[in-house]
Amino acid sequence: MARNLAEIEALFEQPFFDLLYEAHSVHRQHFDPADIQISTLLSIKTGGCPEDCGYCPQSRRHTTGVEDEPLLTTAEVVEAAKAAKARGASRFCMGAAWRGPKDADVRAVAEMVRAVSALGLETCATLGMLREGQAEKLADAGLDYYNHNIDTSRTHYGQVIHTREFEDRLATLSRVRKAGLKVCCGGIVGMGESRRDRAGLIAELSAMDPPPESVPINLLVRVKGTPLADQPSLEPLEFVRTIAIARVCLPASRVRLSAGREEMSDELQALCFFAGANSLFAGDKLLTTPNPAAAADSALFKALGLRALVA
Ligand code: SAM
Ligand code: DTB
Ligand code: SF4
Repeated sequence: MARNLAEIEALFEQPFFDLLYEAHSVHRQHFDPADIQISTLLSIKTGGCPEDCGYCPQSRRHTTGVEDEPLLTTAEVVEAAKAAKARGASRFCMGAAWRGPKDADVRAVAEMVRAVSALGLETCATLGMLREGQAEKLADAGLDYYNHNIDTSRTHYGQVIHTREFEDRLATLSRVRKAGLKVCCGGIVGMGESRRDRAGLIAELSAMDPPPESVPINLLVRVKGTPLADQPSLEPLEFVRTIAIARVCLPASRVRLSAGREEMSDELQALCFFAGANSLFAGDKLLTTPNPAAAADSALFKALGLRALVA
């Protein structure tokens, strides 16, 4: 049920255990709490991005050591997708450091999507802003999900990104919906935003009709050379609250514990799963930054009695 900003701010003020109790109850009404959906990321086009997103190591405006590389070939993508499937992923997400794809890029990615779908994996792509007609081309190729994050509240957006507007993101999201694709849309916390901004981010997501099927909640990965490199870390229990509130406000969506797990203890991740997270990114790398190793994740799954959802 969509909740307004005031209601969501009130959820943030609840005693921690009251909030966790509510979130976990909602979680059990909609999902088996042992089932975790696993996505694997591949950066199909790394670096050199013209946008200035303050968090991102791939912007060419930041000096982070990430090089501008060409688009991978379909053969390279298929090889990575096969390995991801063998390690238990049900969804394969292809990310490109573009402001948006050219039509030739869409054709190349469509070929990758066809090849990855043929392996029996769900497919997701995150290519930046789409123009009229591009989402349809991806849908025709069999793309299941399009990821496009709103990243933060409408109010905080302009503090982090100056090369596009919040409204531009919404326009792409509506094109994605119109083309019949499933939506993966979430944000990043720990960027110096206020609690009200975190509430605003969730309010925007929960006001979408229908809400996104997949909701990645990223904890900022502080990359040297980006404007947000020296942000103080977000208080861990505030992160758990954010996950819990995403679960309460988006009861039927997959809430993904996304970037930032490398910095989280097993205990913190366990609390996030209890609070309603039921998806994650697996694999040694996110797009350009490290992610927990497979052995660490399987030990955690074993300790918590979790299992990977099969595609
Ligand atoms: N260029 C496309 C775009 O921005 O939509 C797709 C790729 S972009 C890297 C995908 C998402 O990664 C961003 O929207 C942001 O939410 C997330 N991201 C990028 N850098 C991050 C970081 N340092 N920490 C956490 N999330 C990050
Ligand atoms: C999302 O919400 N997080 C992923 C995926 N969608 C594309 C990306 C995280 C990127 C973290 C920084 C990096 O590795 O470059
Ligand atoms: Fe480019 Fe996407 Fe990074 Fe922004 S988040 S700089 S659009 S790759």
